[in-house]
Amino acid sequence: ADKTFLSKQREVLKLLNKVHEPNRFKVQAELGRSYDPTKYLSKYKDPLPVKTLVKQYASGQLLPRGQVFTLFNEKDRQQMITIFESLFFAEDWDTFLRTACYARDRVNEGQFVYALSVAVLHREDTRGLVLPPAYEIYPHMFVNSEVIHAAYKAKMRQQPAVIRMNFTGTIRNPEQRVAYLGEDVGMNSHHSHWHMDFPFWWKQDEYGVPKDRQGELFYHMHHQLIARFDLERLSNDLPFVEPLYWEDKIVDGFYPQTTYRVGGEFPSRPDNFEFQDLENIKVKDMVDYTRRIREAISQQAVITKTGEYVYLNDTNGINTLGSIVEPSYDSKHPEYYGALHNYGHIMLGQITDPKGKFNMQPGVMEHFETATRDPAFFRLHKYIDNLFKMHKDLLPPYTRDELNFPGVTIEEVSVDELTTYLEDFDIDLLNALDDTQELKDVEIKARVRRLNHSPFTVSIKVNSDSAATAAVRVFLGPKVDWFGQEIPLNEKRLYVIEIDKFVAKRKAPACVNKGTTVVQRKSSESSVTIPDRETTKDLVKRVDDAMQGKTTFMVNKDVRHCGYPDRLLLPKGKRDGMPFSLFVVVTDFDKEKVNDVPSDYDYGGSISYCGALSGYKYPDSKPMGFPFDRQIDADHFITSNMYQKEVTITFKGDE
Ligand code: CUO
Repeated sequence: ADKTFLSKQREVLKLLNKVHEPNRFKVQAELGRSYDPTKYLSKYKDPLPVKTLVKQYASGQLLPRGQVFTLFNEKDRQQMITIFESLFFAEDWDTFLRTACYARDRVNEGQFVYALSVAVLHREDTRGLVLPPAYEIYPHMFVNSEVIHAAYKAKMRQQPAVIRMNFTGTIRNPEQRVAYLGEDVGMNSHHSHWHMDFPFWWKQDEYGVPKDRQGELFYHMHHQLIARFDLERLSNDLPFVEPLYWEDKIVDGFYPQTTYRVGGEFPSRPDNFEFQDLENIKVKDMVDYTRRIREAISQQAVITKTGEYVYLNDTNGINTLGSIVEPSYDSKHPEYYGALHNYGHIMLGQITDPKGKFNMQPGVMEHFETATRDPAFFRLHKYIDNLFKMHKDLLPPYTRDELNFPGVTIEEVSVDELTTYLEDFDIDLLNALDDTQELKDVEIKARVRRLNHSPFTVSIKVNSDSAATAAVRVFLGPKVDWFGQEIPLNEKRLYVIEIDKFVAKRKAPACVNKGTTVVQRKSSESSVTIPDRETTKDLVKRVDDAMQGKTTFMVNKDVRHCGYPDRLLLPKGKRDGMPFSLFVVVTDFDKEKVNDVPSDYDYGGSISYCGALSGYKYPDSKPMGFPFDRQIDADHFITSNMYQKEVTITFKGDE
């Protein structure tokens, strides 16, 4: 990498380091102190946001430092957007850096980290910069109170420490059996990162960075999260998760036992609590929004602000519907359809202090970093997902023509033994602890248990009449339900998870030639997942070494920050082995390809549910989740370009 890139990388790491301490780095602090953005307005594509920011700061209107920022609070979000836009609209790197330094020591830390991260992910001149893992920037959001207390003690004593973190709750709570998923730091990072790549507040037109099929991705990514949760439940003898409903009791309570950096504990919810009217959102509103959305689905048309109809009876329908339900910025009619999903997060987050009488902090549901810790997260999303299912069920099942790939047959699929196990993982807590003059940093880590699996390869033997570029989709679904009954295909499809999705190109190593080809794909190559993010410490060292010319710093302009953790690619399975159904589907990529880019370019994104980055279009035109997203007539489903087989996942226990 050139020096410019390296210094950018270094600056960004400094900006995100211990944001709670102003003036941490002298040069940056000085840059921020002396910078007056109003003198450089011509340096911003749109000067209004930065002007507003300066004004709001001067008049003390901004969310104070130290307070909890949640994206779900309208006012706090609008301020964050002003900060983001000030950064995003800076014409050049220097202006960007000055603006960031200016903001770093003045605005709320949470707003700053979020705005800066999203800006880095979307600016042209920051492409390829690596962001530290979310659990290192904000450890409080990822580890529980006990760990934080112990970490403080260790720091007071100036002793390095590794603190064991247990999952929240006791074995008397059956939901505890799947806490390893909901509390997995990698899974929470994935979820929060996905929402940074696809912010619901993103103004596509104003920012000039389109988010292709954002509404559909919202559906697909969350559908996959729930399906994966369901497979973990099944692995632990729990039934599939049930949707919640606004007028019903929420049977399972939740005690997060997690603390904010300042301002105390995350609020808890006892068992059998009911939804409460908030000051600005009433239970009845939620019922009304649901009714209108259901109406739109059954009529297969939504009504827009200007009174026109947008039809839902084609493959674009899900995108329109997703935007309405989340809702994203391009919802066709936010007043009429409301903000069903976002309000759901708020309703759950504020359920124990609905009128704000006790000044309780936002709940775990009000941050994407912590939401999946609460089992109610999956219940809310199952509820949302059922609306999407209702829509998909009204579309005709795929025809043989749509499913088939003429001339191509999968002759056989083989896969290594599938095994899973639990392992330890250490999280650096450096950023969680305040620095003081007297107490130097010592190495303090939290040790968590997490699921992993042995590497495996899927080998697909394909026979083809002619050479072809094939899109290969690999899925895993449950075989039997909680009662041990075989699940019919049309129901099984709802719990099918994506294991991989890739393009087998004409050229080696992965290809479909005339005659027989064996396409091999390793679990580590899956486009659904990413490996552990590089730690801040390693990243800093790598940058420093490269600066001194000791090593070279490889720049990947398409660095993928989004992806499900590779360790969690397979569900846990059972000690005695648990049967699953593996599906492989091969289709003609030439017919579904969207972008014309060099064939080895992966669009800076996963072609799975993280979508394409850098403003590219989503790489294929098939509906996401194809072919399991629609009703299946089991007798006519498996065409010769598909393959189904039973596989077993064995949980080997502790490492
Ligand atoms: Cu990701 Cu509800 O959208 O948590």
